Amino acid sequence: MKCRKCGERAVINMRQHKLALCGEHFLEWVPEQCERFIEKYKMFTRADKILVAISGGKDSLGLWDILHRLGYHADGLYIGLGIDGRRSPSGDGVGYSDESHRLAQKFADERGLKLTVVEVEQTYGATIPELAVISNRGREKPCSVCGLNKRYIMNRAAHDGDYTVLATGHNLDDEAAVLMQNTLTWQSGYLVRQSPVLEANRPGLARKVKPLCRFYEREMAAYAIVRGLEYIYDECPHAVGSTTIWYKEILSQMEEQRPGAKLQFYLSFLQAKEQGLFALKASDAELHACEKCGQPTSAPGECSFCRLWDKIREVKGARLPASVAFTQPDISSFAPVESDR
Ligand code: Q46
Ligand code: ZN
Ligand code: ZN
Repeated sequence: MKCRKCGERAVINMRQHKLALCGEHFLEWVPEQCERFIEKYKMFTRADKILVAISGGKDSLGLWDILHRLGYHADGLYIGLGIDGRRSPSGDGVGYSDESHRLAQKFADERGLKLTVVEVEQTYGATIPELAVISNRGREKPCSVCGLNKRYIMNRAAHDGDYTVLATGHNLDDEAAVLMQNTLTWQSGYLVRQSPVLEANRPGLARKVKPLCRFYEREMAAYAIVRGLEYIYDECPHAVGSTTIWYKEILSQMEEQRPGAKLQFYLSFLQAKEQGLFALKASDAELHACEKCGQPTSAPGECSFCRLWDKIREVKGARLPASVAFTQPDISSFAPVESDR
């Protein structure tokens, strides 16, 4: 297979685009495409201050690398979840959090980029797996409390650090899998919110964007490898056996038979939405400020993050701090969110 642009040996063949490229031209093509998506979906401009959620994996580091190459002002946020390695009685495990933190920090240091780190255990008093056990919300699978904490911390860090936009590394495979899951059960509330851009239409909520939403996972893996990015190869150990992975496998089988199936599924959905297939219910737009932390929440009173941690404090007592301190001083403010923001 030869590169369509120069005739050299291709490193990737993207059947859905009928396009094979050599390493050099692939490394040019990816940021060009990304820039196109950023503009098409009006994600941000060079005047924006972007916070990129970094997991240490190929997608988030790839995204940070692309934005940096394109000249955007993009800082990173790493959330230390305290997953695996040190608590295993046999001492085995991949040390997922420690290793992903190390790689995220290395990436930032080598490029002189700013990485803000929020360690959940140090900041709030328990790791994500401990939190799942104590709260009784997913003893084996801490994903639901993990997701709740990540969303909260990302939003808070974006707000407190005065970022205008929060970018995540979700790729097409992620988006198509979630879409399939929500379509099969017609989760209209989730479907209406699935988008390359989630506007900050509520006070205190950060604007969220997914610049990689049209890149296949294999394209991002190829980008990381050809570009020589060092990323954590292992998935989070709790991702094993998840329904999302199951849907990804089904979609990949479809893709195998019909190149472009995943992309078409996702793009047709976006088009249908643009044509008004799903409408936002009035109740979805209603929002209150959490009476404890000030973050936006759908019901009056305390937000689900504060309620969860209140429960943990009852169990673990004085060990837990009453307030948080981020490791970067510039986002250490814990003032309630202004309701008119
Ligand atoms: S990090 Fe957290 Fe994921 Fe691990 S515990 Fe589950 S949600 S699988 S993206
Ligand atoms: Zn070429
Ligand atoms: Zn709260």
